[in-house]
Amino acid sequence: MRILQTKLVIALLLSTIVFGGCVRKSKKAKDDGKMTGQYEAELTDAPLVPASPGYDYPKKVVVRLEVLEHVMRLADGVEYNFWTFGGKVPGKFIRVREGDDVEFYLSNHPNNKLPHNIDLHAVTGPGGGAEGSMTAPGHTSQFSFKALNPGLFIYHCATAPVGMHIANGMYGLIFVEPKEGLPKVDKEFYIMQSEFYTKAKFGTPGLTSFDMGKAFDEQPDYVVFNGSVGAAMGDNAMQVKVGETVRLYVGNAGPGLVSSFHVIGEIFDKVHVEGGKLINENIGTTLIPAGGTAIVEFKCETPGALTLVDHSIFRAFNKGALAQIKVVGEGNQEVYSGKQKDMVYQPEGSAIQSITKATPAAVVPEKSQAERMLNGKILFEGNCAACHQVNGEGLPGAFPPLANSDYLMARADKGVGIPLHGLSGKIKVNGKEYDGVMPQMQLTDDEIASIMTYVRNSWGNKGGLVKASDVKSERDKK
Ligand code: HEC
Ligand SMILES: [Cu+2]
Repeated sequence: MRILQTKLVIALLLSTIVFGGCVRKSKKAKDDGKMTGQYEAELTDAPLVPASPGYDYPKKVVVRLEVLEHVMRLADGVEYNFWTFGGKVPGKFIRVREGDDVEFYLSNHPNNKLPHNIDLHAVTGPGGGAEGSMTAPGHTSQFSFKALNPGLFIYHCATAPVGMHIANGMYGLIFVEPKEGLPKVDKEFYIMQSEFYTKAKFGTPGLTSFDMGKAFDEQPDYVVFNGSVGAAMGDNAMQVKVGETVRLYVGNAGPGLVSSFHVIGEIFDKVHVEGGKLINENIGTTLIPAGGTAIVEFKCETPGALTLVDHSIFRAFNKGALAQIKVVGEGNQEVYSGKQKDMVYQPEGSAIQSITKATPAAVVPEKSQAERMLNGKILFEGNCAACHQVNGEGLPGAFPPLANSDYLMARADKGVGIPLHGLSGKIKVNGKEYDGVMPQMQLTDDEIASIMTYVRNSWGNKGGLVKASDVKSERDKK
């Protein structure tokens, strides 16, 4: 009896080795890294996810993404000028396969005011593609990359000031599907959390805009899923049937906050931790870093509304971080008895408080011209060169030159008021007209003094030393 069993086991083992080996070999022969064709990636708006590429061979995939700056709804009665990848917030979901060659086209619509680029965390290379994709309005940039690592990654604009471009809506997800694919589920959805820092308080009707001061303090007025308050609530809620399995591709764009992602009334059967290979099981709340992701999976056993929240709970009930999945079908008394109230946690008081801090003027000793030139170069390259270019030549039709700028040299304030307050409306530089918008920059007096000293004494300019006290007196005028 025992001998027979052993023989059987050996026979089975042998056949698996032979058979399994054979299968593996043929798979390997298919996926030898050779490209076998080209196709245009299907891109979707949240909460939709493109279908799996589902092919055995790596391919060349063309991705075309268009940047659009336009006003949309942030909450009921509240509008905001969003900067977007593809027209909506979050940006289009991109899905490719491990090993694919991605040919990426980034277009910046001619009506846009600013240059933009893209940093895809799925890219191995300088700036995640940001260096190869800096694009002025009315231009298209093209670059290519190989999707080396499988996983769920965020992408975002990385044009200075980076935080402002992200805060205005420039982010989305790219999923590099593992070669072997993922187990089949019934429904897949795309969810992305992010914050909005607005001049007007939460819910104040009208058009509002970005507030750099609140962004600095990481005190957002809005924390939302999929770009606006209620984007996936009520009639727009995601829908599934009882018994279906669900996979959520979740991103957290930040720019400032870490998300404690939870679905009220569900347990994640699986969490692909941080969007990578490691799978954790039976999780209530999973942490998603700013600029990070998670893939969560669960089965919907009971009917009703599942509520997605950032479990930093004031964000959910007071700043907008709520979304819903409606599960329809027959109840299962054993799993859940039927009380339909899902108010798990009711925070006391709902007043949103704003703390106005007076920023004390930092006392920094005045620097020499040589020192300012050194600091100024670094600060210029980090804050200004995205638009005015490293060589100060600007970009024709979009960003005026700082090199030999008659406009700059003629200004009584030595130009310090420009980064201090921002600049818009028609101006003439060296005989050419510009009508763009330069955002107000969040810089200290000392930093502006160094930048303007550098600008006024580079590329043929001769403008002498700018002191922090020059900037302070301009700042105090307002
Ligand atoms: C997001 C793009 C952008 C950034 C970043 C930016 N600027 Fe500008 N800048 C502009 C635009 C656009 C104008 C023209 C505004 C107009 O048409 O009214 C401008 C105008 C100017 C001018 C006056 C015109 C000229 O050519 O002399 C100066 C000086 C200037 N910027 C300096 C700076 C400095 C210094 C920084 C960094 C602290 C900076 N800019 C950052 C876009 C930018
Ligand atoms: Cu941008």
